[in-house]
Amino acid sequence: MTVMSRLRAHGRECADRLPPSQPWEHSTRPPRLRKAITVGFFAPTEARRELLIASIGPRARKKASAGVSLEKAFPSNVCTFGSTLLMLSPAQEIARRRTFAIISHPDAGKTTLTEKFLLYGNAIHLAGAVKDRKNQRATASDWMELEKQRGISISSTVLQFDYAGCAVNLLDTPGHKDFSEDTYRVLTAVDAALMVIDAAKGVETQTRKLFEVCRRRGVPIFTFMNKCDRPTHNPIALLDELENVLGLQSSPVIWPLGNGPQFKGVFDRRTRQVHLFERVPGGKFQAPVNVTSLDDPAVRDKLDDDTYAQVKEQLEMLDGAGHPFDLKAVQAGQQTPVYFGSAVNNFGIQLLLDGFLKDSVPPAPRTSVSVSVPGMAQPTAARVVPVNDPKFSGFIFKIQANMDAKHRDRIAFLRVCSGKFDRDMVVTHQRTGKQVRLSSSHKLFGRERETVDEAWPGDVIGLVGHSEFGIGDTLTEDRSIFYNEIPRFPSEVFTYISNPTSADSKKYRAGLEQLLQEGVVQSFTARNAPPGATLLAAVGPLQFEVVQWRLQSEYNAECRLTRTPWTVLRWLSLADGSTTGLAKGTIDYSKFVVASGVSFGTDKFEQPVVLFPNEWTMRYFTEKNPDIRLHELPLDQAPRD
Ligand SMILES: Nc1nc2c(ncn2[C@@H]2O[C@H](COP(=O)(O)OP(=O)(O)OP(=O)(O)O)[C@@H](O)[C@H]2O)c(=O)[nH]1
Ligand SMILES: [Mg+2]
Repeated sequence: MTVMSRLRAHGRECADRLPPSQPWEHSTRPPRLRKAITVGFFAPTEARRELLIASIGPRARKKASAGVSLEKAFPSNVCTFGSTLLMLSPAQEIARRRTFAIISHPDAGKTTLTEKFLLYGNAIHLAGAVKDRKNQRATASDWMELEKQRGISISSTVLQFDYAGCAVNLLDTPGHKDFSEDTYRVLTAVDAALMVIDAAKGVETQTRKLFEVCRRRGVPIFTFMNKCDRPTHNPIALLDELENVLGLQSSPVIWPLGNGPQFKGVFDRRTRQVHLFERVPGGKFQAPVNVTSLDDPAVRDKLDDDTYAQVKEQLEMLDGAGHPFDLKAVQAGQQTPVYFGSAVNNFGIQLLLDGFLKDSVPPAPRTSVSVSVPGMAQPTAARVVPVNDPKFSGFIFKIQANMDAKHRDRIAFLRVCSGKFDRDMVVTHQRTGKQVRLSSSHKLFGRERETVDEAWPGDVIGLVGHSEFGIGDTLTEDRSIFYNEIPRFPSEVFTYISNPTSADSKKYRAGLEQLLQEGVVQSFTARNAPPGATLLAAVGPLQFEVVQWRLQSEYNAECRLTRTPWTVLRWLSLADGSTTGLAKGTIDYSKFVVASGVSFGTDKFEQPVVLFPNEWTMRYFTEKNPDIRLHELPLDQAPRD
């Protein structure tokens, strides 16, 4: 096969991912490329969806051989497929984006799978492991020191790479319930989810909760049954569990050949081929694969008689009684394609990555809500904002500081929802109504980042240098757009935090302020708090440990945590919903009938709150003070100046 025919074949494969008819929007080549290369592009008509030209000139070839990534050397609407360059229209750029989160109960193997996706997506050459073992590199997504020490994910991570014509935005999320706020926020920024299940454990609690959020959002969910190298549940029983516990119709795409030490490969039900694997030490490299048919004597040799007979029987059952694969239902979130494998051993990863990118969805539109924003006479519009809306818009779903020890700055993670992002563009920060220039924008890969000049809907970009940005904020060129995507959760654990040494009080205050902005925890002012103590609230106690650890390691500041007696916090209002009298203290709190241990305070916007030791004292308060209403979340969700 000649180079040209290989390129053409590859181009056609990529073209299959793109929408059938897209007008050619770049009629001239960018001047930087004019002499250097001949640019490949897709024919504008539906009838001729083929790659027209595919060759590169001397300059680009020189760069490529010097090891310079062509994507780095040229604008992002020129993307590379091997050594082929393609110039894409905006619609094609959007269509090739895949933005998804990996979700599950703790320890199912999300970070391990993420690392293997990077390996198979050619984004890294050697895979790391989640535990900080001697002589073993760490994973790209668990980059925080505390994550490496504990072998768990604490914070979500964004990893962007180009693979097989797709621009992938992959978000690894923490599974632990205490960090679930971060995971829920990430789910607002993605268009699909990959649910990882430990095949020895089945559907666990946290997976169930995360699945519910995905179902409510209607995003497609793909399922990976991991750890097949260990003794697992019967795969048919695992499918039953998806249907019975989650109420989710499943259609297995990849089926395991045995489990535990007997796990020798998988059967691809689409091609009816067997993929036999070889183990690779430590799973650092891609596992060699031997593709054949189920009747091949090599397969019979590898499997013992029982396993072989079982697999045959299971496959017959699936063919007869299983749900046929229905792409429409998958993309509507009504059916989940199921894959089996072992992330740690690199078994079934390529099949999963390719299948997922092929069947998953391009960026979905987000909905703008109607609220009053500063500087505008009219409220914003309640409408669906199409991804191809010409005006740029996006929202911030995460903030993280000190990702890079050298810079010690803070990154706001923005999901682009419509239009095109251009570095240096001026947009409105809707919460304040101020104009901001976005000049420091980054593409993210774990803790690493590089400047990005352009981004399209579906992309996650990191914005540096704007202390005014908060989680949930909308940035837009169109002032009628306001996104209200970020969910809020009632806090369940409380602690006082204070600084025991006055010497580092400045660092302590700066660090705490930063962590509060990240939304790791929330702060309140409690009446009768010990001097110098701030009340912190969180979804789970591990978040307090993270605060303590990060204050120490990132700000070199000591802190002391002191237990509080409360388990429930509620915002207060009068029956008509007003809070002014309560906030300004014109209403006499001593008139309230309260059980012992109940205390009052305010949130950071000076809205009144009440703290209860338990549910019983809260019920007592409700009965005895019928004029007062209690709210799980703050009443004022509208933008504030
Ligand atoms: N036997 C086996 N172990 C695996 C496999 N995949 C992951 N593990 C192990 O399972 C443990 C948890 O893996 P992680 O990738 O950290 O799991 P996670 O889902 O990211 O965990 P959290 O982020 O803390 O929720 C690690 O010790 C992995 O080495 C697998 O396919 N087989
Ligand atoms: Mg993890």
